Amino acid sequence: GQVFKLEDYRPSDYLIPETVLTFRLSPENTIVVARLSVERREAVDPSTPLVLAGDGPMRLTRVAVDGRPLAEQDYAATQESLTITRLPSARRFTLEIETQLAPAQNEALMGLYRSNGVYCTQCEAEGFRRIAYFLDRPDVLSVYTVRIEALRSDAPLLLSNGNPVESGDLPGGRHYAIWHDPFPKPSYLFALVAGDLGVIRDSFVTMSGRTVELGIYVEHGKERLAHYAMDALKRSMKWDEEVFGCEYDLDVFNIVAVSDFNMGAMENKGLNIFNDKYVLADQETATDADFANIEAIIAHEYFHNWTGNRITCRDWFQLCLKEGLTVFRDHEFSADQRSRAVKRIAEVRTLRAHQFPEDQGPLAHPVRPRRYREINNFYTATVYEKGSEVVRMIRTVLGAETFRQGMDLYFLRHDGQAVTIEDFLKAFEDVSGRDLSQFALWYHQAGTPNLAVSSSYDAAAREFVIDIEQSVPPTPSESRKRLMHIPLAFGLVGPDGKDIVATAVEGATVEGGVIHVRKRQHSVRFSGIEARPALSLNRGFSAPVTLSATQGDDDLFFLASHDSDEYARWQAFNTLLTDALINAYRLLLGGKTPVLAPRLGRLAGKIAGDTSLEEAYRALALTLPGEADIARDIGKNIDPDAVFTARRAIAVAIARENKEMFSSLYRDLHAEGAFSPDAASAGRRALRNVLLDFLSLLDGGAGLALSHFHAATNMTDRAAALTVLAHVHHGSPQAVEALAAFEKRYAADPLVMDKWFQIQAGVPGPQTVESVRALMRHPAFSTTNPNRLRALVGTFSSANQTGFHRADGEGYRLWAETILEVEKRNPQMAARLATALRSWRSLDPQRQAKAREALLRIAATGNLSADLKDIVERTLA
Ligand code: BAL
Ligand code: ZN
Repeated sequence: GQVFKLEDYRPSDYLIPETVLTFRLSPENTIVVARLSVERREAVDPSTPLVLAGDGPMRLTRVAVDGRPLAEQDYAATQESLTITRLPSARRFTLEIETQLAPAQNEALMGLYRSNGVYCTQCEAEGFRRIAYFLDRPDVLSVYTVRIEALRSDAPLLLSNGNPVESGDLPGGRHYAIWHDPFPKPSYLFALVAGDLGVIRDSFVTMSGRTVELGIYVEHGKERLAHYAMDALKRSMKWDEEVFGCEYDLDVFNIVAVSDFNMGAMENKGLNIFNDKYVLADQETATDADFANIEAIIAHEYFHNWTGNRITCRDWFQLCLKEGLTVFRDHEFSADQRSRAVKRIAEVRTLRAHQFPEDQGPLAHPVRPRRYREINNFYTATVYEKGSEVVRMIRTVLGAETFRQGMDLYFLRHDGQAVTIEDFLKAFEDVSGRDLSQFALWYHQAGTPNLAVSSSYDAAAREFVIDIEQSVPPTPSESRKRLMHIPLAFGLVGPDGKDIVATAVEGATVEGGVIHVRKRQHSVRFSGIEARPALSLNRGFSAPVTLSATQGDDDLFFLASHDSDEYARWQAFNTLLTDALINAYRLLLGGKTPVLAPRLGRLAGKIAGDTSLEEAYRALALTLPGEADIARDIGKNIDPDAVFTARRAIAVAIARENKEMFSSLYRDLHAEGAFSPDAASAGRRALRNVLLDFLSLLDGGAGLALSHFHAATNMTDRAAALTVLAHVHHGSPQAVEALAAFEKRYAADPLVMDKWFQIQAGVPGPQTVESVRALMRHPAFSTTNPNRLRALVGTFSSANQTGFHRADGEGYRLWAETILEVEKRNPQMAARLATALRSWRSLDPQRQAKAREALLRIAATGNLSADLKDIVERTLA
């Protein structure tokens, strides 16, 4: 397949300042008329052909220039392009293109398709070309006017971007609506929705006093499930005004929830389209995690209005320009709405779980990649999550105030433009007067940097020295790495638990509690230090790095109780747990019995009961590193079964050590009035459910979990209990009873049934391959609905270490078969599933051989989509 390279970028020869689209909708034969005002750039020779992109099963029925149909010899059409060779000598002309599509047959869920009888679109990244031939690239901005016609009975609701202009009746039971979006936008932000949906409405008055009409459209009967999303939307609009000075700019803002969607949601201008999983919620059907996700994703898509839509990307290599920045903005929003420390810890856990393995495996790529074969495969944790961390580091390096000035300048300078990471960085250089060229390597260089840190204290000289050495491991096609600028926040914690403020420092620039690591080695010398401090490192997770610190357990125990930085305090305890888990794993492999240091068990109990800490924080602290986290930290020759056994043994030991304390705390946390999804109430539920995880490992655990299940008054508690029953007490009468009760109760609710499939896909052990196969034959299972597919096969392959990595390779076989089946219809989903083996080389040799076999089997299949071929070939390379 073709490789697209950043250095090959050049502006288009033609522009399309205006686009007028007419859709005559019908499921099997939709007619699209695109009337494009085309403009040839000044310097371009009039004989230069106009090449428009196309894709998918679309039929071209008419091409006309300035109202005259083109003769056959004046253009050439294939599925991928429409090339017009004979054009007027005038620089501006009108091009009219008519195409016919069958949305009901579109199972790729890109372009125009039907979800549950609703017409909807997904155009990012390159879906618009499945609707009309176009200059389908983000730097071609056009003002859109859209006329939609449909049968009123089939589609009483007709929506597109921008503001509504006109609507009315047509003969034959049909009707129409016209929408106009005054803001020039790239085609990837185009959207259309037509169908029969319910709605909830509200309004928002912006900071300059304009009233915006808000609508959230959902399936009839589900309106009451959209109120939390509406509330989150209004909070997002307010927050963006207050924190970034960003005001909404159209008269209406609409959100539509659909059930078949490849992604989480899409930020189309004025018409966000959402996977319904991220809109619909109430206490009966959604967990606290669902509520938090809805809040974050509603905010994320809304925030794109400025970071993505008003200012967009010049080309797809710049994807992080809008995604990393917008993730950073939604993280900050959630931190302000909830608990900052808890949010930060959750972000770091996510980054380590999803981005670190990507950066450390064959799919590693820079935050701004330099080449791609299929852009759909770059909607990654690196572009999104690491991209967000890079923006956070810009703020750390410049300070919050200068950062905000840089953002203001970026908005002012580039509004209405399609720009690059260089433009973004330049705004911060200009407001700060700093040179960010070394810092910019965070965008250009793949791989997770490592900092090796050691420290020493000289009591006689009253000096404390921190030795730091940076390295970046090689990644595919980048064997030599340059030295990075790493802002390392730190603290010297004195014996009284208070931070020591050092007066004199040598060996590195240290400002505002941050060591600026720029060279390979730094020896940072602090003088006037009266007593040996404990070193608190990477506070607030100031840089997305790994640390190899030679820190004694005594210091870690001390920091886990006393660090004033809540993130670092969590990290100290988490490091102790990780070390204990890896130690248990090694003991098991050596034929010995894992042991838990009693003081670590006691510390777990102390944290659980420490009422000076938020409940959500205590819950996060007590959540043991997952099997995949442990495997990642071990790094190579992984035996997932031993990881599982080691983790279970440590969990049991912690539960035994704290049995009485955990039980009484579990009982005390019970008191609950009316349900509220707020952070404090969610934190209490989280802590109680973590305690259930531990207590369920002890005698009577299945009975306890079953009563938890039956007593639950919300989905958070019910799903937590069901997970414990299914995962810890697999096959017990209690598990069987709860699974059946859950299925019976929620059979008619697809989003809740996804949880039922997901929980069973995660059951540890070799037997789960067979149960997943059986569940794939369940009448409610379907590989055509992305949520259902992700719930069962996605969970099995990316979140079930012992099931998926079954030593005989059966898990991989099931995975490969499913991918090959899915890819015929939905290549994007298939490619997503295929990333589950991205860390296959860290497995033990037997599993590696089986994994390779499965990957080769996919690779050897004929006619693979560009999406799947790209992932599999890079994974095998
Ligand atoms: N732009 C794709 C979905 C999102 O990141 O918002
Ligand atoms: Zn986004």
